[in-house]
Amino acid sequence: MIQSSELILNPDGSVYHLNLKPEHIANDIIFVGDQNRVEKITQFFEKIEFSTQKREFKTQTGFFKGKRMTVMSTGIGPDNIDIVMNELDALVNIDLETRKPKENLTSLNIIRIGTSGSLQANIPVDSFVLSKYAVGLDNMLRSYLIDEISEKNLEEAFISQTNWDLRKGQPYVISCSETLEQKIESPRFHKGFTGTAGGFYGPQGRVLRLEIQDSELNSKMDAFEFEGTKMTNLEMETAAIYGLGKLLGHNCLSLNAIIANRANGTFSADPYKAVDELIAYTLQKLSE
Ligand code: R1P
Repeated sequence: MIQSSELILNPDGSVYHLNLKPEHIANDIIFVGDQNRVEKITQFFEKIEFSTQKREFKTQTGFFKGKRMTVMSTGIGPDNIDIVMNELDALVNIDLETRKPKENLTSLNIIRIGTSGSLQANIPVDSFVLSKYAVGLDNMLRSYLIDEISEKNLEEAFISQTNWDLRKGQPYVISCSETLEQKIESPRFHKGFTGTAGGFYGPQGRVLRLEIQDSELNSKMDAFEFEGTKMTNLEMETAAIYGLGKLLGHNCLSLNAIIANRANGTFSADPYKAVDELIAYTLQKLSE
């Protein structure tokens, strides 16, 4: 039995941070970072049956073209992903009454629709990246046993080519769900190797007033190449979603609208337009 201090439930029986009960979520779930993006998606639903919000975690469940879906904001960063993935998994794979893991496990389909900065000049603003792989630079996933799920060859190549300082922790590489990739893929997507950072400024090589540990890191990531795979973009959630998804048995895919290009210093003139297009495309594909 899992103790109350480990799996915390609210007085109404919902999970602690997400404020959700098992009946509130669909099998197909869309993650967004920004809580204001949830309704940008659910505005297209014919019916919304449930809404809640606690802190940055806003959830709505409803129907798009007859398909039941949940849209949820995760906020920013891998630490939030640890909360969201574990609590979502508890909703489907732990009996909240007996506090015991279920024998028959459920796999959720989870698709992130995010925004991100491109590292390559040939992946311009307003294009889309589907993350085939993600490298976690954040360390969160290292609290779990990940040897069975991580892509050792890419990991070692990344560490050696970027001359990564292991005092910052050891990067880990995880792949997407091939099933979801096949369902969603389109020629519009650049297939990518996404970096997931544990911060927005220093951890992504941005310098305002503080000197950073490795000022060459972004150019080394730009130049990274392993068996034809180059790094495409940097954001803050994908590797954590892929890692916890694989460990818990859920299918995960991350799609990002490129709103900044770090290689040539440009920012989208209309970042919302690219995100809206990605939302429309993903909703349609998920409903098919
Ligand atoms: C940083 O501004 C945030 O934007 C990106 C990053 O991953 C981080 O969460 O994604 P979202 O727009 O999905 O939040």
